[in-house]
Amino acid sequence: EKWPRGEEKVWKAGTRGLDRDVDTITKSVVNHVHTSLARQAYNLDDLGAYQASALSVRDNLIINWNATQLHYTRKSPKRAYYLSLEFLMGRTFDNALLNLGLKEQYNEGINQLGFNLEDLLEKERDAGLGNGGLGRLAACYLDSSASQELPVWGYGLRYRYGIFQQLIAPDGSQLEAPDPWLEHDNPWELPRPDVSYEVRFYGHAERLDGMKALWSGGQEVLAVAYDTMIPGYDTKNTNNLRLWESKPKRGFDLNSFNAGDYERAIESSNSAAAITSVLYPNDHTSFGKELRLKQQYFWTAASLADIIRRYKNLDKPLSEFPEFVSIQLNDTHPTLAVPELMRILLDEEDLPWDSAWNIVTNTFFFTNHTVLPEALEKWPVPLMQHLLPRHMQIIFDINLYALFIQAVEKKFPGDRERLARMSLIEEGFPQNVRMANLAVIGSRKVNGVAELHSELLQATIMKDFVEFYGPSKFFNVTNGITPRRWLDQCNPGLSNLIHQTLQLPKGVFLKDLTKLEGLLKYVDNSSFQKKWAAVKQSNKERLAAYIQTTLGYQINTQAMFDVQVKRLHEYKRQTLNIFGVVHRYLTIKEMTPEQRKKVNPKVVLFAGKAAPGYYIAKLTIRLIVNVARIINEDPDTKDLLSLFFLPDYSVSLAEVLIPASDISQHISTAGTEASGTSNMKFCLNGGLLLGTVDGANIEIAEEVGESNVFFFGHLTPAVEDLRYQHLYHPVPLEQKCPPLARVVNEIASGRFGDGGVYEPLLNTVRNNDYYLLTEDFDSYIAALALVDEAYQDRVEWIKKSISTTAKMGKFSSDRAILDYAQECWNIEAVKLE
Ligand code: 4GP
Repeated sequence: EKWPRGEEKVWKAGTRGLDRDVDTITKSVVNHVHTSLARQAYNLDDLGAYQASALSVRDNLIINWNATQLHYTRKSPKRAYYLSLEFLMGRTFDNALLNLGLKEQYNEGINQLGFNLEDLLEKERDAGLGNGGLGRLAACYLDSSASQELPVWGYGLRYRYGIFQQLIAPDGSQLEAPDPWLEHDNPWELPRPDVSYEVRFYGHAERLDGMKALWSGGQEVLAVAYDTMIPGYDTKNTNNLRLWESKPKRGFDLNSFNAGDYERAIESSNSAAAITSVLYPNDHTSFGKELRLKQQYFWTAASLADIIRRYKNLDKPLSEFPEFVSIQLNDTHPTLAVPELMRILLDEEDLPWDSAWNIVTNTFFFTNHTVLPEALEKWPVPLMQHLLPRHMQIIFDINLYALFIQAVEKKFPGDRERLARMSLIEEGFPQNVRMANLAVIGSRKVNGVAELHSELLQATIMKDFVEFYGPSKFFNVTNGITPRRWLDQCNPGLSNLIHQTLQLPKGVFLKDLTKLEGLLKYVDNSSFQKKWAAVKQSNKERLAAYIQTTLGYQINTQAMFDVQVKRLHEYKRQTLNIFGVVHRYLTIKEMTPEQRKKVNPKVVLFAGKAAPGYYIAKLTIRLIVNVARIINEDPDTKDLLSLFFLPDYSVSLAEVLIPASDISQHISTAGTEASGTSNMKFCLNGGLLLGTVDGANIEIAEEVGESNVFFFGHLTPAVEDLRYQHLYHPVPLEQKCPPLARVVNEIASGRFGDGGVYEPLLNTVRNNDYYLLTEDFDSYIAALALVDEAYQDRVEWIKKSISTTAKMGKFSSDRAILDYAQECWNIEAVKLE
């Protein structure tokens, strides 16, 4: 058949270009108000105006998106796919305007229509499809892939409810409420009912000849695609994030319905829809829940089916698959893709085992994001057998016939313990499948997310595999952040100042962040220092206004802003921070009025969510809130020290908080924070860093110079010994660390409300103190004192701030994504002209 159908010139005439001028933009917004929303200029509120403007921006995205996809199809380059169970995207509107280069035009057009762009931006709900670092990293990588014109697609799940909304109860504890982010239509997604796949669960797998099997029966559900356009910055290239929604294969069971059993009839349709109903709100923990395993399989199966369908359009033999497709496994969550691709190649494509295994192990790449043992995914064999009988067979087969066990046995004969450690199956009642081992042996390369983390991985949980495969399979890609969102969007004042000072178009440093080094020339320039300080001040005022509206408190913007925002976790040691605050409070209380005059006024800010089932983390929030209540009302201290817990931390809140910080805290026990990425965001925005020698803090210090960061605490190699000491030679807290003992006792005695409530939290420090607060407390307090001292000399402080921003080029996610493109995926830019 001839394409296009009909008359080509009619098609051409109907094809519109981008809206570039204000006139076309207002017309298109008005048109969306009238037609898409069926509303009028009268009574149009901010929400309506936002929706119409968003739809108009979306039209532009679609034009570029369509052109990009056609271009990729024609060029058939090698592609990479980023499989992530989390994409913490935040808001899209502002980012789309920036990347399309249409911000000024829309600003003006929206003004002409009687609205204010800033107000409309606030109407958008965050897409909170992630927990924390891992999910936000995936979002930054999508932005960078598109900006680098790399043919990369993301694949994830379209959760109906994203990360829960955090409320603070009257007693200070965290409450969770659902996050119905799709309540109003989401203008940024395109439903693709025509792109759908059937995904099977349960049933039975019958072995056939050779290594094949027939998997049948069970339940089938539908995966339906929703596409989100990912515009690159300063390029037409617009990539795709494809999210799957689960649906029943048939509306409902007509037989039961006709037999009058309505509940039964909708039961299976409910269970199908449940798969993508909610994001699991845990980070760094794996609970082994059946629904979570269902999510993982549903998503990997649909994504692989889609990838293979696209590959088949190229008309190439399957043996060349890895030359055209690379798939990145973001943590172990998508590891079922390994046996799933084996299943497709063996059972559906009739390939022999060795060819199939060869394809698989040249296609996948695996990133680990944490060394915490509780995060290592394991699935009970009986559960796997029940839900995915064929995959369980394949996993057993990989263990044996991929000659894994035999090969290990050959290389290390008789080393039974090594075999047991490396096996995909952990013995026990029940046995468990070790997903990390499966990911390592199913992938071509494996990486950690910062230098120290990658070294630790190779020295600990992956040691046996390094010895088996040799070191070349393992490498490091230090994380990065997108400077578009985390500099230009969140801190336009700073971005403009940099633009004026360097006399570079924004496009230059926002695409090559190392250009910031040009700022070093101005470190000593006093008029530049003043402008720099003024930007920080106005960001502090913006945050103060936010706190005034949300918490009803007026804060002193002349004080130092000290920020710790991240998921609540014992290893991140928000407890160390709050104990430090109490220590400061007690110290100020004891001062004479004269002494108090010398104190550096400080506002301490916390934000972050705790997993709903994580008791100690939730207790930490409660303690922070209740300490804040006392401190903020104490007339002796409130001008010198105030403390706030900002509820419901999100990407959008981060965009307000980060530019306002003077100092931020990244104080994990050494060796526990794989990288951290907010540390990069704070430093890029000219906030200084107070931290332990951990994760990417180390590389930040290498770049900006140790004199510009405040380090404290024990180093990683000491941690194991210290823990051993604590376990086998415990010393009472009073002896070990008297200042901390005093803080703990004050809390226990009820100074900040019922002390009994906090006993379980306080006991974590009194007893075995796994995260070593007692070991680091003294040096932490000393580091805080150094921070105060440094802040007294404001000019020196500003110089540190400028020097820090100037040296953050390495931490652009553009650099990180190019590392992946070169080291792993072997893909190149495919520019859309
Ligand atoms: C996080 C790590 O804890 C953090 O250090 C890192 O920066 C981030 O991944 C991105 O690599 N891990 C998780 C998780 O969020 O759930 O394991």
